[in-house]
Amino acid sequence: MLEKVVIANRGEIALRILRACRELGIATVAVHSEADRDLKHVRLADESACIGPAASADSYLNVPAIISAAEVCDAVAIHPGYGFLSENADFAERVESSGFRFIGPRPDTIRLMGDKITAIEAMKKAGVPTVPGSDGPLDDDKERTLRLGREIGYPVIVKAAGGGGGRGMRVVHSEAALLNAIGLTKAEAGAAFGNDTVYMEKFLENPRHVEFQVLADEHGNAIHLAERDCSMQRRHQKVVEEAPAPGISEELRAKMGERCAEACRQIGYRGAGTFEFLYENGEFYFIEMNTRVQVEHPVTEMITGVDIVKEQLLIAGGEALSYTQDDIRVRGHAIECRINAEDPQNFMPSPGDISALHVPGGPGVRVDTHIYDGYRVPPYYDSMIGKLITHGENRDVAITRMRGALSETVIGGIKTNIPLQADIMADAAFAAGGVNIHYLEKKLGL
Ligand code: MV4
Repeated sequence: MLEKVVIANRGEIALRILRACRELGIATVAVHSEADRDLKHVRLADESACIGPAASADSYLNVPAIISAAEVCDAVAIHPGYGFLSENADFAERVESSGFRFIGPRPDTIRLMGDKITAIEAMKKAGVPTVPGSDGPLDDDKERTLRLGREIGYPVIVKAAGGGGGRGMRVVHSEAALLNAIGLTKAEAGAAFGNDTVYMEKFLENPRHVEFQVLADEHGNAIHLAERDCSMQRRHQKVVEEAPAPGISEELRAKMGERCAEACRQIGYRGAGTFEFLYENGEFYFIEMNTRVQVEHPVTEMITGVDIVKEQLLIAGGEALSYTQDDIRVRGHAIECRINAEDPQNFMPSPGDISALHVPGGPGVRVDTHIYDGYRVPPYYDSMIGKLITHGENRDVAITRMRGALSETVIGGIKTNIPLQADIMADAAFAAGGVNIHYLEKKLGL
């Protein structure tokens, strides 16, 4: 078992990691910026260390400072949470070459998945269904590129190998526009990611975003924890997530989940991971893999009873998974509403002092947040201040509980997106289930 872990993150996920460590008897080191001395997990951690000024680039992305803190505190491992350095292969490599365990996949796996072309290639080889496309980089052979476009069929989407999460992509509706679009995407990708490699896929017009959670240990065991639907999004920011995905049969779940687990075994995956798919007309198409714990992991925890962060820590300590696939059952339905400190009308960030706080409760209600009465939300970081998660025996119960939880919640002093979440929970198409990735932006008139 790991003796002491550095929590290299902030906010609700840092607190989530601290709680998992506490349950396992692991000592914690909270590393934080100068603006984050008052974070709840900093007060609860066994030790803490300031790693730099408020700006993320000087603190939460400051690799030498984080590794120094691990050395000074005699920690054995570093949990990166999500965002920041969590999917940075160079960081993972420096952590491990400094003698610490990176709580996540091996650096080479992170690098493989960070390049979307090699990720797709690996998954295709492992039997995971992918989007019809160029199966590799586009080269300077214009005739070959135009032929590929014709074979795939328009519309197509040109994506940067170094992109992901909605960055570096362009939809192309006709052959006449293809070569110019590739040139523009390459130029942007070169500037943004230092890698101008691009590839091409069939553009799916109205898909849902459905992702499978996996866990894999260093002993060759891999399981899946069913899927989440994250289609309710605005500008590539997820707003509501749920598990399981509406309308996916147990048979399809078992088949797709096993393909993901088998892919993990084939590539020697370690830790928690997420296979992102587009889902359209009953078919799954792999697009990317995330090699970190995700914001929306609680909905999976609620329907399976598995503590994903605890499993991450156990796996990093060299233990075998606590579960076999046969132990995993989907029980009921869970929904997560992300709570952001932002104006619900124009989505502008709304940092400041929390002057009042009333958290919801009752059966099937979970609140993952670091905020407290008197906490000041700093302006330097992501605006997400917590997550409301509800669980019920079925989707209707989970939605009803979410409506109640949202109506009970009072966060004074700052603006939040709670009115938007209440609107979504009252939406007839959401209640019916299975809206696609464009639904929320259309609803908001974007
Ligand atoms: C696509 C697509 C349609 N067809 N690929 C956006 C983020 C990145 N993870 C992949 N993305 C997309 N890839 C093909 N072949 C549509 C999107 C997309 C999207 C995907 C998931 C969630 C929200 C989205 C919003 C806009 C576009």
